[in-house]
Amino acid sequence: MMSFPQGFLWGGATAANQCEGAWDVDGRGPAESDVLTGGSVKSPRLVTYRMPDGTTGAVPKWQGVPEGARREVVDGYWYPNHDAIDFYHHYKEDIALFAEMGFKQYRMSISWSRIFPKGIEEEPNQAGLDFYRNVFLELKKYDIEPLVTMWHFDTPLYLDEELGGWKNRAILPYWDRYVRTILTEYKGLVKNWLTINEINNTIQFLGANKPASDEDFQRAYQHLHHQFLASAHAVKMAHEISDEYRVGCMICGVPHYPLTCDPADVLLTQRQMERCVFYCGDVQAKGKYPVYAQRLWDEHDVHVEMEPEDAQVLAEGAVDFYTFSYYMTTCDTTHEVTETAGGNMSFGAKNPYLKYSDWGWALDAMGLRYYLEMVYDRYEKPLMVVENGLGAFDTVEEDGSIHDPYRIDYMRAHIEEMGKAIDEGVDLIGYTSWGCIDVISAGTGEMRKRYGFIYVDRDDEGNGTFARSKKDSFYWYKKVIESNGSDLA
Ligand code: P53
Repeated sequence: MMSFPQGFLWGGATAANQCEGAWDVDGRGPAESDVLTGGSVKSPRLVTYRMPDGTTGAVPKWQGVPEGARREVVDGYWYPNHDAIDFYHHYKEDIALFAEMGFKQYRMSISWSRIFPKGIEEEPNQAGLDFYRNVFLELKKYDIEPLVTMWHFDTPLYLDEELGGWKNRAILPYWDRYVRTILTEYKGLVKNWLTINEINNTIQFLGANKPASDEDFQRAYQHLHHQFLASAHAVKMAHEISDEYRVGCMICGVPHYPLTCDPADVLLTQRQMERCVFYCGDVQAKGKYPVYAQRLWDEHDVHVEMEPEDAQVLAEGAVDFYTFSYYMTTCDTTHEVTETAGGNMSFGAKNPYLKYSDWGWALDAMGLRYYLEMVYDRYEKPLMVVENGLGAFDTVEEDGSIHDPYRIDYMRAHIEEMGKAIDEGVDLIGYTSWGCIDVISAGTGEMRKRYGFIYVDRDDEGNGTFARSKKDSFYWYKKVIESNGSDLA
């Protein structure tokens, strides 16, 4: 049945802030992810801060710190990203395990504050540059192609505090310097890049935790405009620096379904798709704002500040390929909602036809095919699924083995649907499952929400040896890759 093309890029994905640890080692500066505490599905991650009078506090990530506060690492809180799984000191061992599974591609990110600790320095931090060079050389040993995300939830904290991060257009020259540095430094070692991870989260989750004001929308759309420019700059620089470079966008792919066949629900769903998913992908893949953008702005009296040259910049910065994460789908309705999806970072009405994960995410393999066919038709650019997987509790048996049939079932179903989309003519060129080795959860900051084929001995209290071991899914995925997706048993 299976139809994966020769050279299909099988692999796995991680992000620097969730796996490296070594947060203050070899000159790295703190990033926004370093002031986030651990949480759970019931208690949100907090941002810690210090007030001018020296008092400290913590608020849920989505709430925002009080006026005058500076985000800071504060005594007495647990910061899971500080050590993460210590990939920084284990990368050789981890890459050897990826190679054993047969990975063709490894998606990773560069921590901006390892290269420019505050974000504003004139010269890069050599130790940071060396670390990624060593990682790329290690991958090369095994013929694993890196797929490198330039920004994955980790702006240098200093830039974020001083400038207000992406809200301020003044971030762009610092971004450009960072991007030019890595594109120049790793020429010949990397071919494929992604600009901004899950860029649409800024608008997709707006209002999910607390009602959003027009000012919130204004800030979100302005922030996105700056990220669109940043992404376009990166595409342009990459093409100037090397003929080998290809650059993609990265969208959080959550398809919306109408909860009922009431036409009002269908229209609402279309509009939610535009705001939450298509808005960003359209700008990045087509190089211009879509027609419905004006309506989205008008709904909240938003006026995006743009310079006259921006349209040209976006046009010249359209991406070469489109990538996305895929975990779940959601439902929209104009009717009263009796049951919501509820889990962390999920939203909308509960779908009665689907099962939900322990973290409240809808399990929907068919939705992946739906999404693939929809976006391929929309953009006609090569696609990659660069995150997908099941966050689950794993149990280590007495003999050390870890049986995770739930994870295998999840992945089998999703890979089957990818095969069907390819049969339909979709140009899907790669798949990197999320957290191929257990990492810190972005949403909850937990270690026990595990996605990996490789188990890491570390818990939510900071206990554990960081020892790596293979789950049943490790052997299964190895077979999938060996057979190029034809043996999913
Ligand atoms: P965690 C929300 C919804 C979908 C994907 O998520 C999301 C988020 C943000 O939490 O993030 C992506 O770790 C993200 C990864 C993240 C992964 O999905 O909350 O790109 O950094 O780890 C899984 O289970």
